[in-house]
Parts: sequence; C-alpha cells; structure tokens
Amino acid sequence: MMSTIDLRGRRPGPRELRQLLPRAEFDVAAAVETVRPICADVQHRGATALYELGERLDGVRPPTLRVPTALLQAALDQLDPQVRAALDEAVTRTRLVHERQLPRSESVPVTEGGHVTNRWVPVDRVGLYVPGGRAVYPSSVVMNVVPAQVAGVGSLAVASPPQRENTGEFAGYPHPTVLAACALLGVDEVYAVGGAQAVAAFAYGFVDESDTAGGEPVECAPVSLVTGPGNIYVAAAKRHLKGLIGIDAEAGPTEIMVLADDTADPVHVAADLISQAEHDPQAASVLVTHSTALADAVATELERRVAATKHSERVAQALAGRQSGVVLVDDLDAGFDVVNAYGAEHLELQIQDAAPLADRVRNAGAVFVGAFAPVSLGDYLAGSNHVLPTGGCACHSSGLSVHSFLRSMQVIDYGPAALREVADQVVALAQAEDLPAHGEAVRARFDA
Ligand code: HSO
Ligand code: ZN
Repeated sequence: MMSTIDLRGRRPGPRELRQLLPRAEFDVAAAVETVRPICADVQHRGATALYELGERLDGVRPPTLRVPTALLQAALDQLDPQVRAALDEAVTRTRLVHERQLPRSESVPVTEGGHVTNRWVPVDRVGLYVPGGRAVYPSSVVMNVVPAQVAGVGSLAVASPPQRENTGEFAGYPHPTVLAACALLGVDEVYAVGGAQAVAAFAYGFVDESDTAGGEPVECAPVSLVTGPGNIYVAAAKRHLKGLIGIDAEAGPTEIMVLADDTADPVHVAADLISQAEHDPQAASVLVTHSTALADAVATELERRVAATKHSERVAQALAGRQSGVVLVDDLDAGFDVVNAYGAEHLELQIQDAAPLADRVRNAGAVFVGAFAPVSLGDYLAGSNHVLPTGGCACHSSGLSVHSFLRSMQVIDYGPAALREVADQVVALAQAEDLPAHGEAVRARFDA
C-alpha cells in the first residue's frame, strides 16, 4: 500500500535526503493567480461579493454574513453534552499550557539613567479562520482562540464557510458545532464566510448594508492578523495579502512521521498513520524504521485497518500517494537524520527510551513521545496546539502559540547623563556611515 524508500547501506546528507524523501506537491504560487480576482472583488464590492461568493464557491448563500448571537447560543444549547464536556476539557488543558508561554515584559538597565524595556504587546484585532470543507473542526476554534485570548488580544473574529448541508435555523451558516465552540469560548463575532474570500474580508473589512438587525448596518472592521489552517486557496490568499495583514503560516496538507523500532506496536503505528491520512488524500504518512520486521507487520496491519475504516478511500489514496511511504534505514542514527531533514508537522517517537531521545529532534512541528502519545491526543486534548508548520516549514517556523499574537516592542528611556556618555560614539558611527545629521541630533542636545 505504501511505497518503500530503501536507504540502507548509505547515509545521504540533508540536501540529498530532502530530494529522496516523499513530500506532497502544494503549489501555493499557482493558487495565488486563482484567488487574486476573488480578493479584489471583496476589496471593491465588500458584502455583496461575499454573499455571491458563498453561493458560487460554497454552494449556499448565507442568510446574513454575520452569524446572529442568538444562533451561537442556540448551537451551544443543542450541543451533545459529551462533546461539550470534551471541548471544555480541551479548553482547560490548552489554556493551562498556553498560559505558561506568556513572556514577561522586562526593563533592562544598560547604564546609570539609561534602560531599554522589552515590552510584549498583543495584536489589536485578529481574524481566525476555521475550515469547514471535507471535515468541520471545532477543535481548531479552541486551538486558535485560546492562545489569542491568553495573549490578551482585545478583538477577535472567526470566519468559517457556510455549510450547504445545514438545515433549520442553521441553514446557510457555518457548522453548528463550530458555532457552539465559538459560544463556549465567548466569541460572538462570527462570519459565514469561507476560503480566500474570508481572508480578504478580514484584511479589508466590509459593511453589510443589507443586515441592520442590530440597528446599524453590520460592520466587520479590518484585522491586523489572520491565523488558522485552511485549504490551498486560504493559504494562497494569506500569501497574497501578507503585508497588509500578518499571517501565521500557510498550512499545507497534514503530515505524520513515525520513527519506530522493533519495540513499537505495529497496531499503534498503523492506527496513527491512518489517523492523519484520514484528513486528506494529499495527507502524508511516513514510517521511518531500521526494523524490517516492524515495517512488514505495519504493512499487514494497514491492509486490515484501511479496509475497515470509515474514510477508507481517502486514507488509501493518501497512503498510496507519492507523499507517503516507508523509509528503511540502517540504524536509529540514520533514522534521526531522516527525521531532521524532513521536518514533519507531527513526529511520533515509538522507540525504546523515547523521552531522552526526543532531544535529538531539531526539526518538527510537535513531537509525540512513546506509545501513549498519539497525534490524535495532540489534535484534541493534550493541551498542545494542533496548528503546526507543514511542508518542511518546521525547519524555520513554530506552530501557533501565544507568541503568534504578540509583538515585541522596545521602549528606550535614556536621561541626559546616559546619552552624553555615548554621544561621541554615536557621532563616530554616524560619520563612518556618512550620516552626519544623525550625530548632529545628539550633539544638538549638548551644544550650549
Ligand atoms: N491533525 C490536524 C488537526 C486536527 N485533527 C483537527 C483533527 N481535528 C492538523 O494538525
Ligand atoms: Zn488530525
């Protein structure tokens, strides 16, 4: 079912490894051409364009773009109590972990009468995108909203595509479970807008003259930052509008890499590879091992489990795709070379003594240690965030966190004696750069 990449008997370096290892094609640049006119349309025609795009691209025209507050509450009231309890627990654990990410603003004394403060300031207003295509993700509401709230973001709006399948009072609005998750977290600004047009709506803002339910026409103010996963068009719109807005990352298809040895249980390994393949036919599931016995046992177990799982077709496509495979290596050291060259979104270590060995991982969105930390735990209830870098971006970027919603601002406070102390040195450097007015700005303060 999965192809094999046999690296035994050789030890390729990082550059060669990157060519040999499987990876999904994800051509965001090409998709930018598709979303450019959509973004321009939203910029120029605002709400009118958003209603039309919902009808054309999501297959349903929402009754109103802004989801009525009463409907958010209704969704929460109707939520299955078990799902509600699970979401509550997810929120509690995610808060617990993310609160500890908050950096402290600190004033650094540099000299007598001169100090610089490293200040952390939350973004004023953010737009959070929650996907709703092939699957609906109330868990992504938690993963986006919690760190933003912990960071102290004052204004927060959510957008999620209108669902063609919704009926009754929810017809034409985002999935009720997504709405319920928003209500649970106290988010009351929610829009029935999906895809690239949602990113554009956040970036430019809009006024909906047709919706005056609250007395005034509904207004969505532009945001400073858009976060959240989405399909390739969402990623393309983020790339296109970056600069006007800040973005978190351009999320691509999800990835799981499992580094396993012969102590791993093939049932766990197979189940976990399938769990992420379930997201998308483009999802990547990669097993790295130096045990051919384990590789064989996993292959057998996959046959059985793939046939039995609900989204069998999608899973089989993902596993057979060129982005997935089994990488055979000589030993654990070679396995870690592969792990670090690939930079997986999710990395599982199903190896003996996994905990101390986790320090050898340099590149991964998140690391799952041992037999009882499957990626599914992190997707929902570990307390960690599930919005993580894909496509090798873990080599240079982090997943969503409290830091994603903060900026650092330095506050410089020097008195006269402290400035005088370095006045000549400022002048010397200014002259070296042929920018004498820089030096004069300092001198002007001391010339009689
Ligand atoms: N594994 C996905 C997140 C998710 N899984 C949401 C289930 N629901 C990307 O990290
Ligand atoms: Zn998942």
